Amino acid sequence: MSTRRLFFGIGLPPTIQQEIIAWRATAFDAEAGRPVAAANLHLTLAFLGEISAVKATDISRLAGRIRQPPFSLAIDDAGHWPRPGVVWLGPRQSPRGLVQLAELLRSQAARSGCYQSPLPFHPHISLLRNATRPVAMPPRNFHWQFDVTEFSLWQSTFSQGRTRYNIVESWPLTA
Ligand code: 3AM
Repeated sequence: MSTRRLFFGIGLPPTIQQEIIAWRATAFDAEAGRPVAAANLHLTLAFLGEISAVKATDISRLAGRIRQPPFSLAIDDAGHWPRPGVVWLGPRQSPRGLVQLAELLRSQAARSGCYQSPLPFHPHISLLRNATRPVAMPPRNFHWQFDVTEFSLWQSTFSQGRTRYNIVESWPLTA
């Protein structure tokens, strides 16, 4: 049976995506880590793993029933997790709407049989990978802000040595 590697996430508005990659190029040394491709920048809400088409359909149906208003997301924090080797951007304070959405998707995923990590949800946009050595972190003097008006199901594929994330389906957040 064929499976796909899927997760729920939030993409970035194109202008902010471009601003972040321009800032990243100046903010970190080349050896700090491997930059995540611009098109792959996202904030993960719930990781589903390798799942069958039947399970994906089931989970998509549940996601389509979510009724939540849009919320504003500020990107004003950064950090380094040496063990997974990730340098990330995220909000200093998580908006309630973001936490609610992630918790709902995670509980739906768990009920559909997708293992969910017991670690608390820490919203982040992975910027650099393979960053396992100490990283000189830039000052947190940035502030990007945007309205999150939809969330998406993403597929992760690996070919020719590259990981690509593609949006499979999106659902609007409506007041
Ligand atoms: O880029 P981030 O870190 O937000 O870390 C993986 C990535 O998110 C995460 O899912 C996103 C797409 O691959 N991920 C991968 N394996 C995972 C796992 N076993 C995982 N998250 C939780 N558990």
